[in-house]
Amino acid sequence: MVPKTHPRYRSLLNRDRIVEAFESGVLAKGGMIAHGRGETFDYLLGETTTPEALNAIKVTAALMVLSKNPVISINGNSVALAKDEFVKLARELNGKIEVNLFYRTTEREQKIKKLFEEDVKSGITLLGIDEADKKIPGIDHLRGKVSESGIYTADVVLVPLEDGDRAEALVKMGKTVIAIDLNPLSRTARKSTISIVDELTRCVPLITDYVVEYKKMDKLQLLKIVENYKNDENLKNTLIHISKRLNSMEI
Ligand code: PTJ
Repeated sequence: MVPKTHPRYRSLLNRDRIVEAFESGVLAKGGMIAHGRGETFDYLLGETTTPEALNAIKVTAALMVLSKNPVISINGNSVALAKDEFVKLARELNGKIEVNLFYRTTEREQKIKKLFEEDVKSGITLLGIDEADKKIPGIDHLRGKVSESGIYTADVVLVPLEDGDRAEALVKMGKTVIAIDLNPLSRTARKSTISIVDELTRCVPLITDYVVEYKKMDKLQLLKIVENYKNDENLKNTLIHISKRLNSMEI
């Protein structure tokens, strides 16, 4: 147990969650490596939500409120770190969460399903497991399996820790793809419609707060928030943010 007074409490807590999820079979082996890579980029960002990330978060919230069928895609890492935060966000929308694993095994799917048992009883629709009989065109069989009422027909898909291939294939299907990825250079970040370069336990509660606020706004106001956003520009500004920060650092 990490003491709350430890200067790196938050980061160590996340590590504990990742290790625990690995030991219980929810997290893929590769999920540990992915987490380490994320930590490195978070150091470079200053472990904070940058103005560029906040910009993407606001656009995300507006798009999710405007959406007819928004779906939150989750995998091992997102369940390990922020399951309850994703459930809160889904409750403010249409309640749809879809399990979509890169390293898909029935065993991992069933373990994740069990973790959501209580949430499903209280109104969350957990998709992507038993009824995933549709396929993302161009993605090999198991990684491309999706639910008809979920990702397959979604207009907006939120994908934390996605791989670039699948993000690109979803964009090709005409969907608005929102990635959460600490690496601004990843294919996922570059291929998605909106990329939130932020740590997911930091940014998901912020998305939910803005969704709550934006649900009170009318469509025209929401369209104004979305209209001038350019993902490539926002990613370039993120890189500028990192380089300025590194250049001004004193060791
Ligand atoms: O659970 P599965 O089977 O779907 O597998 C999931 C992993 C993560 C193993 C799989 O999607 C994968 O291999 O991902 P990548 O290609 O390693 O990409 C993960 C990306 O997420 C990297 O660019 C990391 O910087 C980023 N990342 C890691 N932890 C976080 C993160 N981004 C936001 N918040 C984090 N906590």
